[in-house]
Amino acid sequence: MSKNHEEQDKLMMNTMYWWGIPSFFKCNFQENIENTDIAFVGVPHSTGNGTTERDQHLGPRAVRHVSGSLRRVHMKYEFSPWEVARINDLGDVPLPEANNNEACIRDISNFYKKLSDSQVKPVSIGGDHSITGGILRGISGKGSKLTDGQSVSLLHIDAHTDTFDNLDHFLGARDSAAHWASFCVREGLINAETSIQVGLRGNTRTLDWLKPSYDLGYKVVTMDEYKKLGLVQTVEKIKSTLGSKPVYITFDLDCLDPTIAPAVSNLEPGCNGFSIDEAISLIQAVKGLNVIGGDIVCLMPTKDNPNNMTSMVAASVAFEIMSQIAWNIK
Ligand SMILES: [Mn+2]
Repeated sequence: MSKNHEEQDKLMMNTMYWWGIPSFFKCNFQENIENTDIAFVGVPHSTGNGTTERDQHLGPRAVRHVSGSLRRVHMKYEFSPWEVARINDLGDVPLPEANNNEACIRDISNFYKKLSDSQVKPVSIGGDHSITGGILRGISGKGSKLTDGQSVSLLHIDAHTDTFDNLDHFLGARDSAAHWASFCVREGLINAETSIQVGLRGNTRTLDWLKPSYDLGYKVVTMDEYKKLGLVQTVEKIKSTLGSKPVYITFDLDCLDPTIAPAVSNLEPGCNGFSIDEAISLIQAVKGLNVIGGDIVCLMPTKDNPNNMTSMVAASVAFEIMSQIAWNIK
């Protein structure tokens, strides 16, 4: 068999997710930061949200398993992110004190500080939503090379506010999945005035559930408001809110409808979540903005259906966020 044939065979096999070593999107796996524009990073952390089964640390492995077949071109933007940017799988954040949330958040911050110092833009796969607090401590605010010392404008797509300021701790976790959206504002990592929470929904325990978000200064579009505003106006509102600051995107999979994302930690079954088309369009509101990173959180692989639907949806969202960053590099 000629060398040419061997290469062709390998190219064909490489389109199968189940063939070969499962790195994110079949990217080069390297723990060295060098020669990287965009890094996929796994954050196998689950002690920031103890409210449900504690399997969110299995998220990165599950997305690595299925994402190989989603190494594709971007049809709408008509470009191949893989050809314009150096995109690598930088492995998982080491979390040797996995059962100690605060120690993990500290380790996550230290890991991401190194990426920021090298101007590497991370797309992270969690892990529960507390990882966003750790990541932003590493890459945003004073001293950040990725934001030029600025706070970020946050695009936060989620069923929940994550601004539970009134709780001292969340089942023992302080820098928790319920707190990050508050303390990141107070620590100067998120500029709430230029940040927006989209997709909040469900019957909540108290009627003043949005007050902490408004008090912090966030713009808010609940699911009910989204249904009235419509997609086009919501996208306009996202654009006008984020402005010209560095943008960070955090995507909690529970913003999606449970029928397409059943494997999430805090299901909101009482009213429709976003369809995947809607979610992708909301992310595309940042096209051309200075996106410095993003994350996908709250995947619970042990609750997924046999064809790994939620993991595949998570990979599709990761592809979309990565593409927003690559678009600016091309
Ligand atoms: Mn969340």
